[in-house]
Amino acid sequence: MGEKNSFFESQEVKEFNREIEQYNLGPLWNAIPELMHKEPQPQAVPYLWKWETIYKKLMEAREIFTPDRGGERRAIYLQNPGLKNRQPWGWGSTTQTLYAAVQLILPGETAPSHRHTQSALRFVMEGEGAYSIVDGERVFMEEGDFLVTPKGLWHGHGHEGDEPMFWMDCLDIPFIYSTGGTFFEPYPEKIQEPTEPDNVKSDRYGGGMVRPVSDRKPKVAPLSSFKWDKTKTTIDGLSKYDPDPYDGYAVEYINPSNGETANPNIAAWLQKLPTGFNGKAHRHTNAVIYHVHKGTGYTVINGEKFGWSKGDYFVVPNWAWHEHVCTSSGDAYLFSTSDLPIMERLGLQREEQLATNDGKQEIVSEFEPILV
Ligand code: GTQ
Repeated sequence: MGEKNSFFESQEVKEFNREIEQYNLGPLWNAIPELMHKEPQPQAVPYLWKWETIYKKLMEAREIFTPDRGGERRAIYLQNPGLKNRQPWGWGSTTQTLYAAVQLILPGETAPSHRHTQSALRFVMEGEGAYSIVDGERVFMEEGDFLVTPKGLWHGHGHEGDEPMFWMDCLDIPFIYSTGGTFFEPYPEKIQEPTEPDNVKSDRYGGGMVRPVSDRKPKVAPLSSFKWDKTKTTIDGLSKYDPDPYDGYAVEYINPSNGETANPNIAAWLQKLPTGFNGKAHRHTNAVIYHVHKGTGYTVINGEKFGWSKGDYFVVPNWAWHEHVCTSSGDAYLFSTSDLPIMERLGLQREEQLATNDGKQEIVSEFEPILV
């Protein structure tokens, strides 16, 4: 890493830097200290959104946005304040590689089919009776289910239930944007008609432990929906043993045909922090977006305490120290998404455990969320 010193302030250097700019040339000596840090300095900041704020705004959006007004979906995304002014039109993605949103669909609505080069995943917060139609298969959603929508496949949504339905979306929009690989295409008709039986992939794969013998070669997403009760059974099995000191009882959703992450670019985990869990701090190069599925607790991120309860969302940026604590009388469940597979594929994944103070950070401040 370069250091800034008086060299950078000298008249000669400043003039030269300005002079070459007109030829669209830049001096490396200024760029190295700005861009090549000793360790990650993410522009995304630790942040937390309260569910009541997101919920109120989505309910206000019920009439502002309807699917027949264009705009594809009624989703409100989580803008990281550290990224707002650094991206095109200040859009502010959630982390530097990932976008997360909460989508609301009302009974009887349909969100039109489209396809794109971004991959998507969903975690169902509340409601039932809505479906995603992905590549001709209607996948019905229930609370706690996890769904994948691989890149390039037609997908739309519909709702045959009676209550508003909320789910979390996570896509690699900022990552794909930064590579210049964005393609987006609307379906020629409003929504794709089913070409497969409903929930066929769940029927064929069950919990994902065995595969039909006709599927001996890996597929992109042989299972499109991971049901809550199956995930919970595995977590319950794990819970007979000691928890991981950092992550509690954590499982990763996988593609059952190749053992890789269920979505090739986005890792998705479900973790249980048992009552009284008091985790140790670590940090890693992947950035994480957490959603609180159940329970109450707090996470210390770089010395700042973020209190959370059911429905909230929070971000642990790249290389930020963090530890989780469960304070509710019942277990806490956190769903999370991260760019771990991207980091691993690029050979950038590193992890470090806090060695001092028995792995606990000193709490120096407490985050105050914005409420409406
Ligand atoms: O439901 O297909 O939050 O395409 C962002 C982009 C949801 C979706 C989002 C999308 C979708």
